[in-house]
Amino acid sequence: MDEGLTVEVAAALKERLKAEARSLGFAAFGVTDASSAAGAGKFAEWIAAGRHAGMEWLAKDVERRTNPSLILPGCRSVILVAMNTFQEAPARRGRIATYALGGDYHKLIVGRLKKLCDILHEAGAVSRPYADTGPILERELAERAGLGWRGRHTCLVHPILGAWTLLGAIATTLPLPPDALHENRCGTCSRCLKKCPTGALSPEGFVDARLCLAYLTIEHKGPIPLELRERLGDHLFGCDDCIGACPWNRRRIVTEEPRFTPRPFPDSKELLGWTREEFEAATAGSAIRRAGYDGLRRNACVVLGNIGTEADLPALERALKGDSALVAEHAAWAIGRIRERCQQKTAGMPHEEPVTVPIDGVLDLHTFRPGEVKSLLAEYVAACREKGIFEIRIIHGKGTGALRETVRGLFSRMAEVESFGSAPEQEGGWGATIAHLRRKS
Ligand code: B12
Ligand code: SF4
Ligand code: SF4
Repeated sequence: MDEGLTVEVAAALKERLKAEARSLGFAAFGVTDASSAAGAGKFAEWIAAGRHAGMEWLAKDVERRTNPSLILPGCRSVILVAMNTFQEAPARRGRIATYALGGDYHKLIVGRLKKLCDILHEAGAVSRPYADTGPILERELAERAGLGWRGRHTCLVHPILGAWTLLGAIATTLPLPPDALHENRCGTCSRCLKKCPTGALSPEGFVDARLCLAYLTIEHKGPIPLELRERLGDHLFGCDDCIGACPWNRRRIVTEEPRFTPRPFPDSKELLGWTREEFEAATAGSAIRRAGYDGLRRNACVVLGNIGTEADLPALERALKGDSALVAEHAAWAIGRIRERCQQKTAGMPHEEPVTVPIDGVLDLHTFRPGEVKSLLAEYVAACREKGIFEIRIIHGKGTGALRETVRGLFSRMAEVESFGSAPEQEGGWGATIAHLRRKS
């Protein structure tokens, strides 16, 4: 940094940067110093409690993430900007978070921040731009830079744009005059906490990512936990429920950034049938690609399971027979849910007492042709359920762990699984997978 920079020159440079930021489409601009995060201890506690779920990359960088001087030696200031992303979402089955309706923001914001870095460079500074692209706590820094305050949903609330913004940051060796903190205007409100469908928000001010639908539909690679599938509702990608509930978001000022204009995106049923190539083409340059091919189709199954009708069954049945065990298991769940709804509609909920199938009710999977196992099993389980059969034994050979997971997935929606285990090997080397089911009340 140029130590000879006077207070006046630094202030003038800041004004120039601010004006340039405005012309680049940033709705808010502020500066904070490079001191360590006040919430560093809380961040470490958050990680230690496992609230980062499967985002191991967050756990790796705790020290660097909470201290800007560790990402840029000699760092003296951090510049923060916010860009409005608000757009009305087109109606479709499968909700997409507002920030992902249009083109991807990472490159867009970093590209524009680089223009600010050029100005800093002219003044002799070394600078690094970030937009969700590096180990930096953007929300705490944005709050410190006076862009707004952190709401109880943990996102930054701008007094006019609410939380419909995306943040960008530049760590720089230049000591720019810092901005004052914005007062926190949440008051006694707790609408965001009440609105969260999974109880992921804590009144103390953090998100438990293990429960957060934004995490589960975007970052998480495995199965959606069964107990959360219904609560996922029609969220296909991300979740705006907490920020959408905030009274500070009521203005809903549409962004002027043309790249955020919503792109056409199909119904969940249609995208379930996409080939990998179709997925790549449709998500090129979109944040939605982050969910991955299987992840997005997994989400589509859950959406259809929650809001779909009989007309969606053929698409789900095709997914059940597809290559991905993850998608097949979620398709089976969805089929079970739709059939359950259809049955309830036509006959009301029957209430038979649970009965146990005799030993000759054992189902030997080896009587099925390989490609048919999953769909036939789904039909078998559905038929058992209709007849009020609540104990099912399935025999399979040794080393068929993946099959066991499929069976577990199929059972999970048919009824509440009381216990699930493998019987010891029987004569001839066979084992049995046994599920004891109880009707959901
Ligand atoms: C990881 C991550 C996620 C995770 C975890 C979210 C979370 N709340 O931490 C998941 C995948 C769930 C997620 C979801 C979303 N995200 Co996100 N995400 C990030 C990322 C990459 C890191 C955030 C982080 O460090 N989290 C770790 C936690 C611990 O950090 P923290 O909450 O800031 O922690 C502080 C306080 O909570 C406090 N604290 C922590 N624990 C405790 C406990 C107590 C008792 C107390 C008092 C305090 C306290 O101390 C900490 C340090 O200051 C940032 C980009 C970035 N690099 O900052 C984007 C970012 C936060 N996400 C963003 C967005 C838009 C979203 C979504 C709205 C997307 C969507 N619509 O689906 C949702 C919102 C969900 C929500 N309510 O947070 C924007 C937010 C913009 C804004 N206006 O604030 C960011 C800044 C990206 C960007 N460049 O714009 N995200
Ligand atoms: S909904 Fe209420 S508590 Fe939550 S961020 Fe907005 S004002 Fe704060
Ligand atoms: S994004 Fe959705 S699931 Fe996550 S905390 Fe907000 S309301 Fe809850």
